Amino acid sequence: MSNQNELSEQIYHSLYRIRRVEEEVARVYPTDKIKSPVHLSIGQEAVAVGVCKALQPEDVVFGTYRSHAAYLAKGGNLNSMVAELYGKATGCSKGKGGSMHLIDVAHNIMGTSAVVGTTIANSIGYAYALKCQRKSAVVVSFFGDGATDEGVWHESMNFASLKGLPILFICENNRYAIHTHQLQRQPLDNLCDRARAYGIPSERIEDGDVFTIYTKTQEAVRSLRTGDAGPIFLECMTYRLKEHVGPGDDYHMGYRTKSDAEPWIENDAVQKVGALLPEKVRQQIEVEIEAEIKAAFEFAESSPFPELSELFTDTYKS
Ligand SMILES: Cc1ncc(C[n+]2csc(CCOP(=O)(O)OP(=O)(O)O)c2C)c(N)n1
Ligand SMILES: [Mg+2]
Repeated sequence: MSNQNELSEQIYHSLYRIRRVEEEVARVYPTDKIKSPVHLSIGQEAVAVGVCKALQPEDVVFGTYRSHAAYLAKGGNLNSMVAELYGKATGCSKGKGGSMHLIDVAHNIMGTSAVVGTTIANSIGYAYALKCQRKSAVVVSFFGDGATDEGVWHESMNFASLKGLPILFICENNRYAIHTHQLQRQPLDNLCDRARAYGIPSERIEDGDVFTIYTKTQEAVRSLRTGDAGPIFLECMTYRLKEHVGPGDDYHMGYRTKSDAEPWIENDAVQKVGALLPEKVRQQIEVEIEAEIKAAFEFAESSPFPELSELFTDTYKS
């Protein structure tokens, strides 16, 4: 098999798996078995998949509350993720964190957070430690366009650039912070210039193409590993097809229209990459994934809730 065919299969596997997990989350959600708010990435999968495909297992990722895709694309355990959404003791945060607090240290997924921008500072600290230890691993910090309005983003960009940290900033620019368009929040439509103001090489990927995102990440990571470059900023344009939080559509709310979404629906990565594969290969991948997802939801359903005695463990007080 050619390398390109193999790559397409692997990328389709990851894209289809994430899409179907989230569709299943959306299907189950109204039953109230899922105990946490869910910020779905349906429509945005190509970013996490393209980026994580270019990483090595020792590379480290930090995400946001919308990080099912990054968690799964980086190799996070599916059973533990679904159990976490169900609030079960077998979840990756022992059922206490929910969808917004995913972690899988064994796969170097160092955490996601409900508070916008917080993991950016965490990722800077991790990258600083890697640099001090002269490790070849790199850190990827995922965040949305809204996070670039936070003070912590600016401080983090400044510090990372000053120290030449081995970190790749991935901005998933879906244009909205909840219901507010980027241009209602920012005078300029250019996040790359914001990063350049801190001396960080920056590039925007306009069309959301998963292979372009993969290739650009590969190039970035290659130069970050040498220890001479860093940090690097990639702005990946994308589109959230579901409501900000929850399983539904929200075109009726008036802050955006279905026609805004149409170019992205036509350009859907899951469909596009699926169409590159021979029918039989595609079906085989899909059958395998459907079985895996069914088993993960069964695992979550049959897992116990945390014991009452767990209520005050893993909590912090000053
Ligand atoms: C510090 C902080 N301020 C505000 C909020 C409320 N909030 C939750 S999501 C969000 C929008 C963030 O948008 P963006 O970073 O673009 O991410 P997206 O939801 O589009 O993936 C806001 C303002 C929060 N969680 N944390
Ligand atoms: Mg956004």
